[in-house]
Amino acid sequence: MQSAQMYDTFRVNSPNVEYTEEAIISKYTYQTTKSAFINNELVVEPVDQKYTFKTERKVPRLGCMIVGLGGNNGTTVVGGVIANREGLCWKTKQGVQSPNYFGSVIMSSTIKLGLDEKGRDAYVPLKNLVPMVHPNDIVFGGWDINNADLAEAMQRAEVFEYDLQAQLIPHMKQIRPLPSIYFPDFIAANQKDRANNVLTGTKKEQMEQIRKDIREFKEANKLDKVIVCWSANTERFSSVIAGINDTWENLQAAIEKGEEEISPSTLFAVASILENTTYINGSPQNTFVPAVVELAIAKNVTIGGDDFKTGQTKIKSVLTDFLVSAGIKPVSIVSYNHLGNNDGKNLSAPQQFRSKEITKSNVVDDMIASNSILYKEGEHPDHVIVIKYVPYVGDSKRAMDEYTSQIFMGGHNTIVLHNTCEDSLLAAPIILDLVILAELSARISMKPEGSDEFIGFHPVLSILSYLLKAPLVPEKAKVVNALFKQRAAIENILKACLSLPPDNNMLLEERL
Ligand code: NAI
Ligand code: DG6
Repeated sequence: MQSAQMYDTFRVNSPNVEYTEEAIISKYTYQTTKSAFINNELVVEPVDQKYTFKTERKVPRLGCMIVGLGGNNGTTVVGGVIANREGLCWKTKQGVQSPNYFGSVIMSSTIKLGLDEKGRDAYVPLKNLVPMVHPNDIVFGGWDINNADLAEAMQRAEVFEYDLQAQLIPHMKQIRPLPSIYFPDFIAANQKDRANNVLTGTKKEQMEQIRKDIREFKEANKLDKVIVCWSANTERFSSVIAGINDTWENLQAAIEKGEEEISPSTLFAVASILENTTYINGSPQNTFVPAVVELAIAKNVTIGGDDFKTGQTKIKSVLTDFLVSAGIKPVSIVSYNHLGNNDGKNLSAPQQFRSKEITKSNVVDDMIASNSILYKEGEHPDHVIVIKYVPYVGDSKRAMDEYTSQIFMGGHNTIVLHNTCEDSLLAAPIILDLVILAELSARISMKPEGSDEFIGFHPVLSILSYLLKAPLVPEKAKVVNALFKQRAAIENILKACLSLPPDNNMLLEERL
């Protein structure tokens, strides 16, 4: 018998779901487990909390402004969307290739909604669960410190096949990045030659110009919403200094004074938040200094970060989760990368490498902390990150990892992986997922039983964690790095919007 069947559309038949013209209203019982250590034992209780979920159905006309628009990721996102929208097919040595959104969890993954009448697993595309923006409809714009139009920038990136580039040129050459904020101290000195499209004036004036750019982009393209995403060079970390960027009041004054330690990315984040515009940080640096988080919370504007999670880290957060949850103890994880694109060139400078080293290093912490049979308190595997710039391999990043684990009776198990990443082709769909998911999250709100008020997600949007290496979470929340837990969070929240339970995989229908 065929074991699975995909269905494009579906209807939820439940007294707990109501489809009005404006919204999907769902009544949902959130089932969790609460525990407390009382009188020398852990007392565990199941907890049921009733919620009403509301998902607004009107999908807005969405714009995405990319900081670093002329980079490899920027041109790959824009070119990829144009190719999909225009249905451009291109010749390769293997034949004709048509565009797709592979690598986007939203566009190209499916969710099981139980068994159909023939006992087959019934799958639907994740994108069809609730109304979402289609990437083909997103209007792109943004900034770059380099003035190349996107046709020139796409050719410089050497990501797409020649025949696709040729077809994209007429579309891409119409897009030119806006001048951006460039403070040479924050990115590698080797980027200086690129900087021919830069704003001048005080920090405050430059920040105000970015605000104006967002407003004008929104107006010119008749957009309902804009999301700003940093995909520019990795900056060095900013020092968090009391009196400068620790509180919003201090940061505001520091911007007025033009304090040195305020980075371009922090100015972009502030400008976006002040324009009520979601801001996502796709690079590792600490854009979200405490003052920026405070501002986002005060204005209830969504922020998400840090650092797109593409190849090596995704595998790491799956493999380590598997090992630790199988009772195997990883004791050394060594990750080498070499790459030859402009990102690699920038990361060849020590301070910028250090930013990346930090986000790549903390990605297994929750898994290690989950198992004190394997790890004593404070014990961690040796975890080493190496990144080297090798121009010849271009965007085709090579990631090599060695995992050594302790197994039964003092034995050792060593796993070695070689991953040819195709960096920007992995990152582009993730940028789209971040934008689509952040937009959707703003249309979902919840009302706990007994309350009159619907509340949205916390402005520090942790549901984006699946897509980011060092997830930014609200102050009191815990960081989850394990990839399948992160995906389950997305899936189960979307199911809750339809009053459907999480997939518990018990399969009693088939086991009894
Ligand atoms: P890229 O170097 O090709 O593009 C970055 C662009 O940013 C360049 O065009 C540069 O001129 C521009 N730029 C630099 N400073 C700027 C500023 N202040 N304002 C506006 N534009 C500025 O790099 P790529 O490969 O596109 O990566 C972009 C970022 O995404 C990097 O920080 C990288 O570390 C991060 N990233 C990339 C991943 C990938 O798989 N491609 C995954 C995770 C993160
Ligand atoms: C060198 O590591 C280049 C980086 O920009 C990475 O390609 C990027 O951070 C992706 O890393 P990962 O670990 O998600 O594959």
